Amino acid sequence: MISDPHEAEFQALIDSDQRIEPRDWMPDGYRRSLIRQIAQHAHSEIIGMQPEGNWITRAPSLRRKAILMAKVQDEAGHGLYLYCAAETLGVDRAELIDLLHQGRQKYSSIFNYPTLTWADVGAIGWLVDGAAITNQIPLCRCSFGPYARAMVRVCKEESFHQRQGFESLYALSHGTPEQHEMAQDAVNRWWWPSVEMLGPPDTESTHSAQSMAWGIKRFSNDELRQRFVDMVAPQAVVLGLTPPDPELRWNEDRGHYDFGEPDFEELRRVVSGDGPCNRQRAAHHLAAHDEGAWVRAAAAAYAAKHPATSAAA
Ligand code: BYC
Repeated sequence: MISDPHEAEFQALIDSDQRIEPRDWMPDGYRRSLIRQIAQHAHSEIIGMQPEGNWITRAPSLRRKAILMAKVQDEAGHGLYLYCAAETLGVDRAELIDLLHQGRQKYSSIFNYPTLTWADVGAIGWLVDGAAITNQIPLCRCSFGPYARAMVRVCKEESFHQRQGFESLYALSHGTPEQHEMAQDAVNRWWWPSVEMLGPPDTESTHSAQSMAWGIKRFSNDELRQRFVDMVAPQAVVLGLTPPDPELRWNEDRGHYDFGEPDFEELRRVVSGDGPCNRQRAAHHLAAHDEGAWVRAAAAAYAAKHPATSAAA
């Protein structure tokens, strides 16, 4: 029984599947949880520019370079929408970036793996964007309006990213034997981290129950993991590439693919800072942030000189 009228109104909006807007009353825990998740999501988009950005200067053709540059720019855009969505909850982007630099906010585990060959760019598009879309489509129905609306555009762009990754890997897989081997090696290395990036198993997920009750999450981590595997397993057959999971097979009774147990111990290690590239990713972000200080100062000085224009924007 809810006695606080604010809370009753909030709960009624959630129960009738309506959106909570920034001006609405919301419980502190709801606000905190959204700030945590949206900030982590924004940081993931921005840090996620690094592994693929590593290949912009070495893309094998002008066409591939143009596609990759556009994709990495899209990720910057996603980060910016998400920081804006977080700001509607009363935090400042600069504060969130400080928390990232202090290691007090996270970003997705997946971006702590290296991109060793060109095929890794295709594997990221196919698998990482594939896992990201699986997780983000339900977020278009998240109970918090600004996050849900940001996700609609992000998902359109992510599904295009996944298609380009698939097409790039397909070309390699059906190219020379060396290109095929490079594509298979990339899938061997990116498969499990992509399955793991959907989060810890439901039994260990600390936030799922509350986030689902609040309509922030619509499906549990394990449900989304199953959806992801069901989507990519048949795509692997078309690609002519073999996921590194001997237990992956269609289960007629369940109507789903069975798959092996992901290494959640590795996920824990990477999330807690001990993945192959954690230190490199953090140092790169910090250096880029410091180097960009003059741009922020110039933008702030311009805004102060032209308050009417800034207010209209
Ligand atoms: N990595 O209780 P749980 C992209 C943390 S980028 C790191 O299940 P929740 C792209 C979790 O934060 C898109 N940490 O949490 C960009 C929590 O720790 P705290 C990335 C993880 O929130 C460039 C603890 O583990 N997508 O598409 O209910 C190129 C317990 O977990 C991870 C998003 O950010 C992980 N993988 O569920 C290409 C989606 N998993 O905060 C592509 C938005 C868990 O208590 N986020 N943790 O210290 C979400 O949907 C949810 O936050 C998660 C986790 C499903 C990730």
